[in-house]
Amino acid sequence: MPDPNISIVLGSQFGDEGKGKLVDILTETADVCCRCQGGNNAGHTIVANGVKYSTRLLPSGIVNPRTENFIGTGVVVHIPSLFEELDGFQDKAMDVSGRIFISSRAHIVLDLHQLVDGLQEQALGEGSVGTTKRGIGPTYASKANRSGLQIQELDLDAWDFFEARFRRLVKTYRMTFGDLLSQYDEEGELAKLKGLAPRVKPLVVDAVTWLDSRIQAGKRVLVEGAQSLMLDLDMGTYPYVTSSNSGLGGVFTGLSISPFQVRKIVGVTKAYLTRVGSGPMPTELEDEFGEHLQKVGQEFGVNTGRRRRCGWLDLVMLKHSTMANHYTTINFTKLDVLDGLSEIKVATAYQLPDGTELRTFPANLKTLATVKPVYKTFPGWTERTAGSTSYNHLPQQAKDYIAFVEEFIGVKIGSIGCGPSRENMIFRQ
Ligand code: 2SA
Ligand code: GDP
Ligand code: MG
Repeated sequence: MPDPNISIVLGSQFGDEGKGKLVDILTETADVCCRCQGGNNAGHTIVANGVKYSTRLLPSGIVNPRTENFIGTGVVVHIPSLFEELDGFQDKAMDVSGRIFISSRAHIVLDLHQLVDGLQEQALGEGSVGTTKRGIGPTYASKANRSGLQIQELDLDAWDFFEARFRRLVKTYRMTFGDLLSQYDEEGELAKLKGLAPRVKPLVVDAVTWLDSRIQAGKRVLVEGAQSLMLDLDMGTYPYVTSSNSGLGGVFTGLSISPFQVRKIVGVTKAYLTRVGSGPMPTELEDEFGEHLQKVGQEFGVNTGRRRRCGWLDLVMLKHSTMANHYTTINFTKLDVLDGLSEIKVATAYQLPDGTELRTFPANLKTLATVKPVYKTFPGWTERTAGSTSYNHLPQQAKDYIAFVEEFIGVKIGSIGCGPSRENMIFRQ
């Protein structure tokens, strides 16, 4: 067997660092692009040949006509949204036929799960997570409590079996939510799934043998993380997280690969910080700097259109992320968004109310909510880095900023994003 060649791209912050753009570039040298967790809560933007594409559930490799795309076992799939997304690509004259495969063991997101997601958020009131309301949390909960539905069960040849399991799941929710589910159209959802089942079946494969055959054949595999480490169910800012392992662990539970087959783990880090949804964010800015990052960075959610919260780069958090995900290299993105700022800050520690300094990222969110970031301030630059393709041509102030981040986290920044397009990426030797 040829030496396995698997690369992993993981978000290092709260998502939306620009993973989609990097994955699109890396698929030039990959044969298979895989998603391992999450669902259509992801929102990845790719700008290729002047055309803007957005992926939600589909792996970003869909934009590259020669790449096979794999939706792994750890992913949750809302079937109508899957076809809506696929049809959207067909409409843009992109041939997706024969290039998308789904693990038979991936779980189905029902409209019911989406409805419940909304109800749970409503019940939490001020303490709501700020979910995308795509039904992600309830679907993973159904999976964990063993009442969920796997994709392979959606089979007209064994429809009675599917229907019975579907109705049992609905019944458990009705017992919990009672009248709140009176608007849910059980028959309508079942009929919709029955109608889509023949379209789903040809896409479904046994993940273990499918991936193994690709690896045995020497295919280069790229894994695309969604949602990022700080939203990881275990490593992130619980409970303000998503419901899957969006860190390194999720790659191995969501896909049947071995850690020994992995050649590199690329952490994608935005040159500042954004967060969409609730939860503490010590470096959040509510001044003109925050306004600049939000406007120039065009920080709006891809799915929900929500305004993303913006702040300075937080190295306490990034160090936590680096230790949890073991990046072998960093892709530093959106450097161009900092162009024109008079000064740039990075948090290097947190100060507790009693004055003591904290250098590690706390699990306790009450603690996190009370800390004040300790900043190191860098001078800004007036030159444009937007559109740069050469590291040597970056302003010295930008190089100093990059060098400080590398030194702090102990990982080399191997590539730097200076614009949304494929071409706007500096690769360092
Ligand atoms: P969920 O829906 O249960 O996964 O929400 C739980 C938390 O996870 C956050 N989350 C995200 N954060 C950033 N980007 C995401 N994808 C979209 C995008 C988001 C959008 O690329 O812009 O369009 O709003 C994403 N998906 C989940 C979410 O905000 C909650 O804090
Ligand atoms: P993902 O979820 O990590 O794939 O990121 P999103 O696509 O949700 O958000 C990143 C946004 O930044 C998208 O609109 C990208 O087109 C854009 N983007 C990516 N890299 C860069 C960059 O280096 N500079 C600028 N200005 N925009 C970028
Ligand atoms: Mg995104």
